[in-house]
Amino acid sequence: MLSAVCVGETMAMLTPVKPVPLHQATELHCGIGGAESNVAMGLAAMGLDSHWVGRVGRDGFGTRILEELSSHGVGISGVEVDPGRPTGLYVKVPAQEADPDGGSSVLYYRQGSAASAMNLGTLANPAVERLLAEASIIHLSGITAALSAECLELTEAILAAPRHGRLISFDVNWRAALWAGQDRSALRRLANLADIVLVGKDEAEHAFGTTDETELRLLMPDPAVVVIKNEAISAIALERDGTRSEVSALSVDVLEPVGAGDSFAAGYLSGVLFGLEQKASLRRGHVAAACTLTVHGDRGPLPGSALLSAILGSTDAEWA
Ligand code: KDG
Repeated sequence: MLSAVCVGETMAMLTPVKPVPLHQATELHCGIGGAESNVAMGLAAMGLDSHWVGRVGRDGFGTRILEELSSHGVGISGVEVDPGRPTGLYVKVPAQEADPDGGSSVLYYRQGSAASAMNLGTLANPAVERLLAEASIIHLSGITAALSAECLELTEAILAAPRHGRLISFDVNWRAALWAGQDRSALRRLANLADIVLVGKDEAEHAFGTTDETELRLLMPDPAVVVIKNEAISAIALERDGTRSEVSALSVDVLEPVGAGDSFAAGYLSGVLFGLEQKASLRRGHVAAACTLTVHGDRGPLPGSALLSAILGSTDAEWA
């Protein structure tokens, strides 16, 4: 069975129950949020044996994360529980009705979190070692690299390890608040160690200083494929041999964009793992992203692989 291991931080996520500014909120909804575990849940929905590797605190938020990931079919045997540090927390305040263009705002409380203390020792954990050795794909993101010097070292070590047939994907996932004051050139180095890089056009400007696809491919010559997501317009896969595949995005009424990139990653990567061509994999990415764009929350109910294939199989030829 194809298997995926997604490594990163998952946090407790608090969001006002009523669409009011945070200082007026009297009730907060508690959920979980984490780019890599979103991908893990997406890949589980697509039928993969999917696992999350991370670290949580020995607290109620940590337990909540483990329970929720398990309930979505994600393996947690490689998760460490840190008795001395808390689970990270993030607060998401959805866009206010009075300010429809404002977008949702996010506050992080993750400095010194359990996950930020992950380090090379994580790789010596026998459960993690086994999961990584058996994975068909390992998924990482630039978020983890920005959490701490130890997390950067861990990310780099996983990316630099011999492949033995595995694929490693790296989603740049630019987070300005995490990179402030840090050397962002690490992102280019990490990206060049990956087999598949996913990056939003908007993120590329911040992370690599350009949105031009030729320049981006010159900056990232090593990955087999670089996928550039151009928001509501299209996604473009640039392969190392020069092949360029572009697929238009679906036109949907966006309720909230947070997490759509993770759903895209799950859809696209599942296509790659199932041996589909780039265009078919990009289509799967768009459909999965649309499922999250049209709900409040970091992930929509994703269609299973069989449903995706049934929907997309018939339109392969027509969908440019
Ligand atoms: O992609 C969605 C993530 O942004 C969210 O779940 C929280 O991981 C998160 C982060 O670091 O922003």
